[in-house]
Amino acid sequence: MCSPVENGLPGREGQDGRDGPRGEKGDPGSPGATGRMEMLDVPKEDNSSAGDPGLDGNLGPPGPPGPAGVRGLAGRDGPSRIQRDVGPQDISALWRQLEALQGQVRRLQEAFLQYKKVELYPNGRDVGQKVFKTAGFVKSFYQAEQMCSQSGGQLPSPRSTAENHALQQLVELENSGAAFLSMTDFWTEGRFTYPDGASLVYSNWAPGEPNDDSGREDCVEIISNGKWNDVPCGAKRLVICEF
Ligand code: MAN
Ligand code: CA
Ligand code: CA
Repeated sequence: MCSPVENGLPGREGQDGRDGPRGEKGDPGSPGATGRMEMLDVPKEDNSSAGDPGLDGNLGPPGPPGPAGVRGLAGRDGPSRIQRDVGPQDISALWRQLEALQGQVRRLQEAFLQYKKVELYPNGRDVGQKVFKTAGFVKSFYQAEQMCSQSGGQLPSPRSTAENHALQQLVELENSGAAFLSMTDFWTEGRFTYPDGASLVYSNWAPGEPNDDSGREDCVEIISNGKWNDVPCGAKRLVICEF
């Protein structure tokens, strides 16, 4: 739509329309009512044509919930859309688009939840925003760390009882005795940190651990009872990655 040109009438204001600033106003519009405000403001300040939007403002009241959705669109294209005449037909079209989008979002959510179930079965666990998944085989700490990072993940850093429990379940599931966690005391003996160097916010050491047995235990394993023990990084343990 050659709105810009058409707006030429609003012409003078057409220029104002370009002012990205207008778009910004759309943002303030956040409040459902604002949507209407935006239309009204534009007419007054920037586009005479905006005056039409003003009418829509009246419509706005009834659709408090609706307004938000509509405004979202306006927000981005504020200028161009405002430059167009916004009449009842446009509002209807926007509502139809909104309903169509809602249907698409719903179908995507359903499909996503289905794939999530498939992905987590049987060797994955999701806890909050995290997903833990075991590779089902053992590797040294270095190899395990590399495998996880190559897949876009990292070794597990359980930061709560819930996360630790999820990892414990995977260790039990695989019957492999223990899995590596991400933490090490590479840099300062006895001070375990996450890969980013931060100190632990949660721990579940087994009694007497970490003991740096033989002075060569700088990595951490989680065993089938959920407890942690420091072990040599060259040991082979179940690979579980955190995503
Ligand atoms: C025992 C304990 C642990 C240690 C392992 C090493 O289980 O001393 O602290 O890590 O042996 O195999
Ligand atoms: Ca150590
Ligand atoms: Ca130990």
